[in-house]
Amino acid sequence: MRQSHQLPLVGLLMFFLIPSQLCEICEVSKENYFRLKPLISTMVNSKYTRGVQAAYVLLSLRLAGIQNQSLDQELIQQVKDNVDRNISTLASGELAVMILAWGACRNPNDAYRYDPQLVEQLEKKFQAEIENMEAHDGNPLTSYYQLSLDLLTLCLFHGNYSITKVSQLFAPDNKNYYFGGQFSVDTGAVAVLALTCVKRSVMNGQRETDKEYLDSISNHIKSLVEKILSEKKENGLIGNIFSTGEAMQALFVSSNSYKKSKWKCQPTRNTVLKEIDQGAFSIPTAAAQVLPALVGKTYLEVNEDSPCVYGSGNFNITQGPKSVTPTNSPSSILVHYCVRINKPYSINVTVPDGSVFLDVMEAAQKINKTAFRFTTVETSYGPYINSVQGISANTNDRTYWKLLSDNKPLAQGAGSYVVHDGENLEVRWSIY
Ligand code: B12
Ligand SMILES: *[C@@H]1O[C@H](CO)[C@@H](O)[C@H](O)[C@H]1NC(C)=O
Ligand SMILES: *[C@@H]1O[C@H](CO)[C@@H](O)[C@H](O)[C@H]1NC(C)=O
Ligand SMILES: *[C@@H]1O[C@H](CO)[C@@H](O)[C@H](O)[C@H]1NC(C)=O
Ligand SMILES: *[C@@H]1O[C@H](CO)[C@@H](O)[C@H](O)[C@H]1NC(C)=O
Ligand SMILES: *[C@@H]1O[C@H](CO)[C@@H](O)[C@H](O)[C@H]1NC(C)=O
Ligand SMILES: *[C@@H]1O[C@H](CO)[C@@H](O)[C@H](O)[C@H]1NC(C)=O
Repeated sequence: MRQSHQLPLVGLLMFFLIPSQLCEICEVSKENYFRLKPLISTMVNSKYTRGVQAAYVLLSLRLAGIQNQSLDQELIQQVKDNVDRNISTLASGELAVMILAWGACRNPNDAYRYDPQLVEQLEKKFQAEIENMEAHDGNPLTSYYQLSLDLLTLCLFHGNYSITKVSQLFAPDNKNYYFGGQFSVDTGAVAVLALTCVKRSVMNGQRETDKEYLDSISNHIKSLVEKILSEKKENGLIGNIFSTGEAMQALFVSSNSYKKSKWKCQPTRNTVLKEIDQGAFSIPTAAAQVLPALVGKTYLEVNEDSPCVYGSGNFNITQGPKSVTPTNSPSSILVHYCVRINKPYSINVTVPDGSVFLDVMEAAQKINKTAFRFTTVETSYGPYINSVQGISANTNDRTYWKLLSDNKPLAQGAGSYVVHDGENLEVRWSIY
C-alpha cells in the first residue's frame, strides 16, 4: 500500500532530476537581447519589394517571437501577393521559404491563413528539381540549399516525397554539397535540418517500409555533421559568419550525432555577437538567417498550429529611418579591375571613397561597354552578377561569375563589398 504511493513520487522526482534537455542550446540571455538590436533594425527598417526576402524576415521574426502585429501583416501581405501573382516563376526554395514563413505560426486574422495547396505546388517544384538532375548530369535547377529547404518544408507540412529518393539524393558525397571542391556549410546545415525532420517523422510514423531507411538517413546526418564541424574555425565560426547561424541550428537538433567535446556553443555564439556589433549583418536576409539560432530556435520548430507570439516586450521594435553612414567623403580612390574569361580585360578606375564593387563595375562599363558590360538579377541577398560581356551564369553547367579581391574569393556580393584604394578586383568566369 505504502509502496504504491511512493513509487510515483520517486518517478516524479527522477523526472525532475534527470536533465531532459540533452541538447545544449546556448541562446542569448534576456539581459543581452540588446546585442541583437542591429539584426532587428536591419530587418524592420528595410523595404521589401521581393517576396522571398519578406519571407525570410517573417520566418525569422515569427520563430523568435518578437513580431509586432502590423509588421507581421505587412510582411505576410508581401508574401501573399508574390505567391498569388508569381507562383509559376518562383524557384522551388523560394516557395519553400514562403510556406515556412506563412505557416510558421497561426495569425489570428483568418484572411492570412496559408493555403494548403501551396504544398502540392512545392511537391511539383521539388519533382522538377529531381528531373533536372536526371537530365543534366546531376545538376538541379537551383541548388542543394534549395532542395534541402524543399524537403524540410514538405516534411514539416506533410507533403509527399519518396524516402528512397531522399536517401539517395542526400548522400553526403553528392557533388551538390560542394562549390569548387569546398564543402558548403550553409547547404549541409539545411540538409541536416531537413533530414532530421524526415528521421523524426519516420520514427513517429506508420509507414513500416520507410523504417528500412532510418539507418541510411541517420548515417547521412552523422556524416554531414562531421563535415560541418570540420569547418569550425579557431574563433568558433563554422564556415564563415554568414553560415554560422544555420550551422548552429543543425548542431542543436543533431546533438546525439557528435561528441559533446567536439563543439562548445558559447565561443561560437560570442564571436557571432561580436560580428553583429561590428555591423556584419546589413543585409536583411543574412540577419534573418542568423537570428533564430541566437534565441535558441531552429526551423524544426515551425508549427502551423501554434499561435503567433507578438511583442514579447523584450524588444522595442520601432521603425526608424534607415541609418545612413556618411560615405560622402570627397576623396576618391583608384582600384584595378579585371574581367577574366581565359584572358584578362583590365582597367584602372577612380571611384569615390566608400564605393562598393558594383560601383567599380559600373564605372568600368561606362568607359568601355564592350569589355565591361554586365547584368544583374535582384535576389534576396542583393544584386547577383548574372552576365558579363553577354556571357551568362548557368546552373546546368555549374558556371558563374566569381568575385575576387587580390586573388581571394569574396565573402560578400558586389552590392555590399566596400572597395579599398589600390585593390585588385576581379570577376572571373568559373565553374563551381
Ligand atoms: C547556392 C549558392 C550560390 C550559387 C548560386 C547559383 C545556384 N546554383 O543557385 C553559387 C555557387 C554560384 C554562388 C555564388 C556566390 N555566392 Co553564394 N550562396 C549560395 C547558397 C549556398 C544558397 C543560395 C540559395 O539557393 N538560397 C535559397 C533561395 C530561396 O534564396 P535566394 O536568395 O532566392 O537565392 C538566390 C541568391 O542567394 C543567389 N545567390 C547565391 N549566392 C549569392 C551571393 C550574393 C552576394 C548574391 C547577391 C546572391 C547570391 O542565388 C540564389 C538563386 O538565385 C547561399 C547560402 C545562404 N545562406 O543563403 C550562399 C551565399 C548567399 N553566397 C555567398 C557568396 C559570398 C557568393 C559569391 C559572392 C562568392 C564569390 N566570391 O564569388 C558568389 C556570387 C557572385 C556573383 N556572381 O554575384 C554568401 C553571401 C554572403 C553575403 N553577406 O553577401 C552566402 C550567404 C554563403 C556564405 N555563407 O558566405 N552562391
Ligand atoms: C509595429 O510595426 C509597425 C510597422 O509595421 C510600426 O509602424 C509600429 O511602430 C510598430 N509598433 C510597435 C509597438 O513597435
Ligand atoms: C512578379 O513577376 C513580374 C513579372 O515577372 C514582376 O514584374 C513582378 O515584380 C513580380 N512581383 C513580385 C512581387 O515579385
Ligand atoms: C506519394 O509519393 C509516393 C512515392 O513517390 C507515390 O507512390 C504516391 O502515389 C504519392 N501519393 C500521392 C497522394 O501523391
Ligand atoms: C525601449 O526603448 C527606449 C528608448 O530606446 C528605452 O528607454 C526603453 O528602456 C526600452 N524598453 C525596453 C523594454 O527595452
Ligand atoms: C593600372 O595602374 C597600375 C599602377 O597603379 C599600372 O601598373 C597598370 O599598368 C595600370 N593598368 C592599366 C590597365 O592601365
Ligand atoms: C574596349 O575593350 C575591347 C576589348 O578589350 C578593346 O578591343 C577596345 O579597343 C576597347 N575600346 C576602347 C574604346 O578602349
